[in-house]
Amino acid sequence: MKKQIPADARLYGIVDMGYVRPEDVEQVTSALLQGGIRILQLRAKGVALDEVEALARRMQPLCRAAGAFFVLNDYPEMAARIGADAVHVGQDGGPLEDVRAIVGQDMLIGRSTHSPEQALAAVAEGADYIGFGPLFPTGTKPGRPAIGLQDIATVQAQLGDFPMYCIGGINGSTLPAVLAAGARRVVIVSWLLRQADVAGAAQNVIARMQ
Ligand code: TZP
Repeated sequence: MKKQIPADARLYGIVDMGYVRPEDVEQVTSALLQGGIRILQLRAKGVALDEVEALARRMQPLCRAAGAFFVLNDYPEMAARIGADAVHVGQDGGPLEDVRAIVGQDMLIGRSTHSPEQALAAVAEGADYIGFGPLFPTGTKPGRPAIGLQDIATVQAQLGDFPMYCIGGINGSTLPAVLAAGARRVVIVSWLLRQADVAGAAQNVIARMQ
């Protein structure tokens, strides 16, 4: 049966191989989990597929042991092969019914969205959660225009309790404005990964979101 993303999984972490050395994957994964993150993605743009799978197979048991969802970015076939909890696809990831046909009924599907229209379309298409952003310009997704904070509250109101993760340029300083704009859940990538105390920083963000 398909699992639900818990209401208290407010902070979504990403082990992004643009910021993490391959040899540090276990350490960074463990720190994020220790900080209380319960939904964690592997994002490995430009990495050879066999290496992505090897990284995923190293992260996944740590997530499982912590009771956290393991999400694979981009590769539905691989997600199905390794039994990930979720696969995340971009706007260029094709129709979600095609993704669903690959991953089966039980896996969660996340979709990146960059406008209110895309957000509503992704939900109508069968996404189990969405990313919404980038709110601010971010080096993690260079060239992608920022969409600002003004639509968060309206879209979240339209979606009710549906899990909508605001993303892009969120850090300790921008978080208050993001929450004040109506965000209930956030993804933080580079800022968390750059902290000296990754677990402590994650814990602090989660506490600020209660
Ligand atoms: N999708 C929209 S913005 C983004 C992705 C993957 C990157 C967010 O990264 P950061 O470092 O938290 O700005």
